[in-house]
Amino acid sequence: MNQSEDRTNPMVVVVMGSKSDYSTMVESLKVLKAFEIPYECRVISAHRTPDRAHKFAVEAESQGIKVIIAAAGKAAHLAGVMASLTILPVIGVPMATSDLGGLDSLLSTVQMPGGIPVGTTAIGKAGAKNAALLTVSILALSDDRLKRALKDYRKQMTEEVIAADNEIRNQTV
Ligand code: RP5
Repeated sequence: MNQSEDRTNPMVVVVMGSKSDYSTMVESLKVLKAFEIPYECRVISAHRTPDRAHKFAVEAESQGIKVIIAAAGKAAHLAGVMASLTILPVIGVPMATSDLGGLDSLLSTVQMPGGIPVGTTAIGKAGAKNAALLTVSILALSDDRLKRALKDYRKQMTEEVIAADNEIRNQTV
């Protein structure tokens, strides 16, 4: 069992407002797994299960959790509610929506009044991926293994772009 599969002591919790968010938020889980960060994935709704949302956020710090990633769509209050109840860093991921394309989720998540911050990423899968990478950056501040892993990840990404450039630059159609 690698560290990321240790569900007994999660350092990061990915909370989503609905099971329907899972197919997007799996992008966060993939990153956390790749960096061997112990995580847990939960469905907790600020609207449909407000008591559970409150309990979870209030207890998160004492459970050893370091970062909360909160994904929600439409009138997306989840990240803000979490942030109002804990001093842990909360990263909000706005879900794409069928009615307004995720602009509703984005504004609901990002437009926090001063005093209670939610670090908000892009709408949808890119945001889910980046929420986990931002989490890695936060944890890497006090973890040399993660620092090295994150630098390697960036290096590999650079090499992939250079390889793509070499492949494409002299192509003609
Ligand atoms: C939010 O409402 C969820 O985060 C989800 O993105 C959105 C729609 O939920 P479902 O109606 O698909 O359960 O609370």
